[in-house]
Amino acid sequence: MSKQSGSTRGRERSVGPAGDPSRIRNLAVVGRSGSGKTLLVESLLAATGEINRMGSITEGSTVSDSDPAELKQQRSVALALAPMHHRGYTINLLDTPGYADFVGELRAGLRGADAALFVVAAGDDIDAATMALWEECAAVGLPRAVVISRLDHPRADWERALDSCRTAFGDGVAPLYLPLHGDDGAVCGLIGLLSQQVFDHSAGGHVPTVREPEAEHRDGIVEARGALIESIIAESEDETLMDRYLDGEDIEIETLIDDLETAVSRGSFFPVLGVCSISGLGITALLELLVGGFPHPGERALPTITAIDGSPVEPLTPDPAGPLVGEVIKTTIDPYVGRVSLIRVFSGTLRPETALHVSGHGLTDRGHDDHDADERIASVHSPLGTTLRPIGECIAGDL
Ligand SMILES: Nc1nc2c(ncn2[C@@H]2O[C@H](COP(=O)(O)OP(=O)(O)OP(=O)(O)O)[C@@H](O)[C@H]2O)c(=O)[nH]1
Ligand SMILES: [Mg+2]
Repeated sequence: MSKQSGSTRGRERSVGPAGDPSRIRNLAVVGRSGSGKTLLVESLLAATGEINRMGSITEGSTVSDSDPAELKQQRSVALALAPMHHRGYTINLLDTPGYADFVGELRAGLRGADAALFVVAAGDDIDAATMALWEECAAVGLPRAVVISRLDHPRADWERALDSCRTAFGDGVAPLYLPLHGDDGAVCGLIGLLSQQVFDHSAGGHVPTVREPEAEHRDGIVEARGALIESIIAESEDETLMDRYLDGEDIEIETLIDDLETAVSRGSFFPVLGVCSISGLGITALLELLVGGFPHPGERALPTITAIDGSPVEPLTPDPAGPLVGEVIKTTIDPYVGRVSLIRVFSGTLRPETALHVSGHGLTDRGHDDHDADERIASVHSPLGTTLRPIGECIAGDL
């Protein structure tokens, strides 16, 4: 629920998950300015059919960057929510600005998210600004995956980018795919370490041709796959798994994906994936990681709440039938519709024409007086850039 109407982009489609919080993924997209976050979101929106074709940063036609300041500066200045749908899941991406002046927008995005996609451009060094952003995510305990973007860049060097990430972010960093190089040396696909298949994007577009790996790739796969599997099952709840693996048992891919999700959720394992947002390389693989490798809203601790008088109440659960509790992530004033708030619903279901109690305490030092007021919300929307699409409800876990 954010922003106001403008030109309608994308085709009409139903929005919102079918009442099941476990089929929602909320991710902040974080990384330094220019790392390619907004174009990555755009590429994912195009791949999932939310928009008919990708916009561009230079033309100022992306979904996330629509503010006049963003068009002028060709970078994000405000948090933007981009919801998309893939295989029956709702994926809410919160595109955050990378430039340090907009850290308030970044923090708002982290509050709405259950995990983060941390974007590092291949060819860029991990500088102090990038480290500061990584620490922002760590400080709030967000599970993270690292996306190495701009693989088509002439200076893109996968090995160097991976080494820099390991040095900066620690041993928990491990690639899920290796790059596949074409005859000209450019990256033309990915080699899946869990699936042990080649995803060839030479023909263009986000849908790869899938095939068995060639003999020349096998040694590289065996080495990197072994390291990846050991990192994943080190975090497994099944303590027999490591012994079985070391005894030579072939662990099923479904088990590995479940354990991957556990390892990511604990915030100690950071899978790495490479993409090129312009060509769509790696975008399908990233969508699969988003739905299969990240925690759903019910797997994250919900905030402790009290009654208005400060007395304790039952802990929250992300139950759409529970009491309505949410957090206003940010509010903007629109000249046509008035106040538009982006809300993370923790419990219950937000519906149009509902009376709510809005409470805010403890921020007087930052110029926000304590307040308690009953208010009535008018309508509930799902945003897509400047377009607000009316929806009938927003369930626990959704934005
Ligand atoms: N060639 C190429 N260019 C890319 C790719 N991804 C992003 N770019 C370009 O990199 C520049 C920065 O991309 P953005 O998506 O705006 O970067 P951002 O991370 O959102 O930056 P901030 O909004 O400032 O935080 C733009 O000119 C993009 O067109 C890519 O995969 N390949
Ligand atoms: Mg941006």
